[in-house]
Formats: sequence, structure tokens, C-alpha cells
Amino acid sequence: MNFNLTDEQTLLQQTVRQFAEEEVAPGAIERDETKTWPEDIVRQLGEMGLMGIMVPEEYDGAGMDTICYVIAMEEICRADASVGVIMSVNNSLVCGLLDDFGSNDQKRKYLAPLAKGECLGAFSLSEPQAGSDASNLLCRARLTDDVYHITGTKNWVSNGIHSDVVVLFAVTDPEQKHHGISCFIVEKGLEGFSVGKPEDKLGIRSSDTSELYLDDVKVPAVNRISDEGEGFHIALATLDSGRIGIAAQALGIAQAALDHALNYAREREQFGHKIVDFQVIQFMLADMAMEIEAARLLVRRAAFTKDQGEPFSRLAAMAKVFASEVAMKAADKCVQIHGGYGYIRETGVERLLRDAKITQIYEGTSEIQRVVIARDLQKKG
Ligand code: COS
Repeated sequence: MNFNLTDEQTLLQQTVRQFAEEEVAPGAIERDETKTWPEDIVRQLGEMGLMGIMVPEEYDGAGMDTICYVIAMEEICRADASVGVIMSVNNSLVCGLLDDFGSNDQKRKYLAPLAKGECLGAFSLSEPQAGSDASNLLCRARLTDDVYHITGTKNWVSNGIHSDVVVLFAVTDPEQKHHGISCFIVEKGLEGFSVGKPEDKLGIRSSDTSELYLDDVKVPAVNRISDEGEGFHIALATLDSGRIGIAAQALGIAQAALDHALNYAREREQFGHKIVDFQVIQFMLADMAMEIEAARLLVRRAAFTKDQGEPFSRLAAMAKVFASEVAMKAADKCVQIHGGYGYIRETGVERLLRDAKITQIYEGTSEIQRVVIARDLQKKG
């Protein structure tokens, strides 16, 4: 067993860390406050190959493995988890889906520009009545003369406003329940396609989340991904990969919390001592470091298992639920160590607590992750 990163992984970590510290971190508090989309940063991520990290070079991706992906996600999210979600949606939910299930023509037309960051993708499964119960979709796609007519409302779409292309799930045969769901590539700008207002969120505020409205949007049949009825399987398989990315996002937030807490504790004096000298603070820092280390091992183990081509659904769920809980605890401790200074916006650490919360909710709540783990245990022991 070897826990060391390869030379390629180490170089990537150093490069992304430097970029995150110099370009991403400086404006993070202000972007959060003003809900400003990080346009310039997203462009630079594309230029650095970070929008298509695992996409094969043949399709203009960086051709790296999932370990590289989680390393990059952790470093970016250590600076700004809003940037991290924009990146993770494009990488795992859109590029990953197209790479795994798209036809060669679809990959040439859509995957290559998405991987290069020339355009941005979104993933649209949820609907107002279909969150955890993801197969309960109402959005309908009817086929006539090689064109699907899609009508319905989708919600909670990350990158919903700024994306150019959406991979979207709709019902092609309502009689078939989850076997009647299909997956489509829908270009923005088609007649009948409109986007809702940006949601006003607790955290990850400089990323966008919106509803999508489809009113008889005409999508060519060649834009259906895989066969009719394969959509639910595609969605769940893609979410397995996505969950590793969100686990890495949570890890980055947790590490940022520890960084801030340690720096502050070393500087802050009370009762004539640096507060880092008090055992109560030391125990908090020790617990944060210990839990972050455990989360990192689990995240990288899930990524490694995926790279080996082995089943990784259970590990992805474990990594997400564990890392997101560690992020919440670390961010809470970080605010507590900062005292009153942690509770005001300008210190920037309350943002970590707000950003951490979503990692327990999106791409499957912690409760759903436990369902996935328990079902896998029942099946395989
Ligand atoms: N990958 C591929 N296929 C999977 C799968 C996976 N990880 N897990 C289940 N499936 C397949 C099953 O094999 C089954 O297919 P068949 O009927 O052909 O055998 C089908 O999906 C339905 O499986 P199941 O009966 O277990 O589905 P449920 O409706 O009970 O849902 C959960 C299972 C709850 C785990 C799933 O709906 C889920 O993950 N929900 C959360 C969705 C989510 O993450 N939403 C966030 C949206 S993106 S922000």
C-alpha cells in the first residue's frame, strides 16, 4: 500500500494551490457578499485544464485520474467552495456523464468544448416534487419525427444560469416508472427554454442555482444520450462519481477551517497567553486535524477505487457523508475559536459554516448516502 502522491499529482497540487491562493481566495468574501459569478476564474480554470480533468486527451481533456480531480477540488474549495461547485458540476456531472455514456459524435460536439472550458455545463435531474425520490419526474419528452418535445419544470440546477449546455432527464414513457426516464443534451437558447431567477442561498453564493422551464422545447433525437429508458441508471451512476467531488469540496472547506483556526489561535492573546497555548483550543484543533485526515483518506480511497474500475458507490457515499459532517464540525469549531470575530462577515470564516451545509444536502442528502451504504451492505455484506 502506498499513500504517497505521484510526481504528477504533487505537481498538480502545488500548481492548483498556488492558483487558489493567488487568484481564487482574494475576492472570495466579496463575491459571496455580492453574489458575483467568478467569470474570470472560471475562464482560467478552463485554460488550466481544470474543467475537464478526467476527460481523455482525445476529447481535449487533461486526461488525469480521479485522485487528481479530488486533489484539485480540495485546493480550489479551500479557497472558495462556490468556485468548487461550478468546477465539480462541469467535471463530474456533465463531462463525466458524456464521457461514460455519450456517443462519439456527442463527445466531439459537446464534450471537447466543455472540457476546454469554452462552454459550461449543467446537470438537471431534480424537480419540485422529485428530490431524494429522484425517479418521480414529471418533465415529459415526446418523440415525433426524430425530435423530442420536452415540457416541464426542473429545479436546484447548479450552473443553471451561466451554462450553455444542460444534460437533462425527462420521462419518455410514464408507464415504465424509472425505466421510462431518458437523458438529453439540451442547448440553451432553444425556443421555449427559459431560466428562473438565481436562488438566494445560505452558502456557495457566488455560484448560481436556478429553476429551468421547458415549454415544448424541440431537441433533436440525436441529442438523446444512450437508449430510451436508460436515464435513471445514467443519473445514479453519474451521481456516484459526483459524490466523490462533493466529498472533496467538503474536505477543502474543512481544511480551510483548520487553517484559519490555527492561524488565529497562534495570534490571538487572552489572559496573557496566545490562545493556542490553552488545552481547550488545542483539543479542538487536534480533533479537526484528526477528522480531516480521516476524511482525506476516505475521499482518496473512493477516488482510487473508481480509478481501478471497481464498484465505488458505497465508498463514494461514505466519503460524502463523512467529509460533509467533518466540514460542518470543523467550520463550527473555527467560528467558535474566533469568538465574536468569527460571527461577522469580514473575517470570512462564517462563510465556511454556510458553505459546508450544502455538502450535506446536494447530490444526495446525508440520509440518502446512508440508504446507499446500508443497501450495499445488505447486498454484499
Ligand atoms: N448506479 C446505477 N444504477 C443504480 C444505482 C447506481 N448507483 N443505484 C441504483 N441503480 C438502479 C437500480 O439497479 C435499479 O435499476 P433496475 O430497476 O433496472 O434494477 C434502479 O436504479 C432503481 O433502484 P432503486 O430501486 O434502488 O431506486 P430508488 O428509487 O429506491 O432510489 C436512491 C435509490 C434513493 C438511492 C436514489 O433515488 C438516490 O440516489 N436519490 C437521491 C438523488 C439525488 O442525489 N438527488 C440530487 C440530485 S442532483 S443535485
